[in-house]
Amino acid sequence: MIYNHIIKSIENKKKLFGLLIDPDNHSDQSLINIIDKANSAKVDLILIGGSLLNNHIDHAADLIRRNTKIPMVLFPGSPLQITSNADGILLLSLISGRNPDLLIGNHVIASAYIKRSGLEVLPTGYILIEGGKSTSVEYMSNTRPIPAEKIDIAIATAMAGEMLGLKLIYLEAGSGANNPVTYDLISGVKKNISIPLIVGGGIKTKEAVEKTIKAGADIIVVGTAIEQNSEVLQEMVEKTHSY
Ligand code: 1GP
Repeated sequence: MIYNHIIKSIENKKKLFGLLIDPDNHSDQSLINIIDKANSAKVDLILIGGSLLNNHIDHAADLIRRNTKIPMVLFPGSPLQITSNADGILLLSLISGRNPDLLIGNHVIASAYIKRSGLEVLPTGYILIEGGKSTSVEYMSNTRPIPAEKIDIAIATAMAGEMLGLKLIYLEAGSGANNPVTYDLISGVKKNISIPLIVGGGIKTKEAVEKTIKAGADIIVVGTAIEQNSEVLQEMVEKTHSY
């Protein structure tokens, strides 16, 4: 089970690296190439998701499944991005926003489908933090991110998510963000919650991975930097595992 694996890793002080794959940015061959690299780099989790749905997510997940044993978690931009070909799903509640569809509406629509799919459900408090530019997730979710310097609001939001029973908190600067979530914000949130903390958005270098891990992230998620240059994957995963 994926959640148990995350909890055990935290107990053993092992940090995890999640590779985000947006099927819309890949052909079959480039998907196979990146999965080969993920296998040799020893990526811990593969997240699949994106804002749109130009390619078929069932097919992408099936192709990934046939080429790796790395656990595959859906990171859906919408209820249309759900497939039983993955292992689990981050069931995201966008708790930094006030869009009822992303707090409960979409979950109601998808609940029976998710149950039938057999996917492991990972209820996740998804918190958007302002990352220096307008991102797809901000536009598509029709919500405003928490300003990066409003650390107290981010902490209160994460605490509220934990109190509501969510099992993970995901601090998100947005894919391709100029600025990743700051050290102070991550460490402030980490000190005030006891559930696992995922951090992603705008992490472009192994130095940024190091800062994010040192600040208290349990799981790092990187997508854009690896799409732009897959050679950095190995060093980013090594940096993650060196803590
Ligand atoms: C986005 O947190 C992820 O949802 C990853 O962001 O694409 O900027 O690495 P990047």
